[in-house]
Amino acid sequence: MPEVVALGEPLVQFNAVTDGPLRHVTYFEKHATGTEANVCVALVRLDVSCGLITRLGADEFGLFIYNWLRGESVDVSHVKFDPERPTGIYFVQRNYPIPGVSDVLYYRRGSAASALGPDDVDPDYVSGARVFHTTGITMAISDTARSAAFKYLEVARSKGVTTSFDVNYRRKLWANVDDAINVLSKALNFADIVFLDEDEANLLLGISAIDDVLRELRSKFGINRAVLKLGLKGSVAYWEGRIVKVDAFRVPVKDPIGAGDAYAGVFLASILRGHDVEKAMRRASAAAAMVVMVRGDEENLPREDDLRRFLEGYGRQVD
Ligand code: KDG
Repeated sequence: MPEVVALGEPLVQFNAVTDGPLRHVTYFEKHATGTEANVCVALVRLDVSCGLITRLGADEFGLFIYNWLRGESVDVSHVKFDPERPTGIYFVQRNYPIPGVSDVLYYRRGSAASALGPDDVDPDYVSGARVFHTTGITMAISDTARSAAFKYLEVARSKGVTTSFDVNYRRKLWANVDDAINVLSKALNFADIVFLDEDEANLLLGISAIDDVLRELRSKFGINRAVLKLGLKGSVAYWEGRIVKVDAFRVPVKDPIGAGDAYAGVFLASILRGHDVEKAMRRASAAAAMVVMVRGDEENLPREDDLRRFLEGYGRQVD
């Protein structure tokens, strides 16, 4: 049984090679992505076994994703192919309309993974894991996927499996903001470990001052292990009574998408391998920095040796 089990939708990303509106873009790079899939790959690259529960279209893109996950040694025993529905895809439009910002355009409504449902829940698969991980994206893609996510969170909790939840609010996936607030807040009640950023803290708690966020998570949701990601300002964790702050690594950014998944995956792997929270945050920040230096979400997810070389060499000029 894998040490970590994740639930969510892998996606094929088409990343524009040139800047500007997609109507004028001719070339796209194809990348394998999807938040929970990225987290799985981050874990297995650090030798923590991980299985993904999902559905893929029985199509070329489904096979592309399946081969990627298998090739990385993610456990695919709970990946189902759906002949009726396509694999979800999205496009990345670069530096338009806002300079420096990548705009994400989804083509995933009615995708194979959106048909995930409570019947996909296999309590034995999750009860053998140490951690169950999912995100607010799975809560947003369909009512059935949301039911599956809640059912898994409940099963995990009842079996003593640690639950990990990345808020991952994606405005475009929700019918309205109130739905998002209701559902994501409900999910926090089932989470042992939470990842969120300042905007998400503001959305769910109406506050962004670091101490207030961590205190509210604790008092309102009973969360004892939370990581607040602050972008270039670093990250802060409230971890079993300790507050820990770690700086971000400043690197040249090619593509910011995927940084949060790198952080969550490497953080979880590091905690599972016995690193203390500060070291886990430093390793997670390094992985997030590495990922944004290249296009795509997963290409620069580090192996142990890559992390060591990055951390030793960071800030040192190499001739
Ligand atoms: O975190 C990166 C993901 O957002 C990206 O790969 C696409 O999973 C994705 C999503 O649903 O937005």
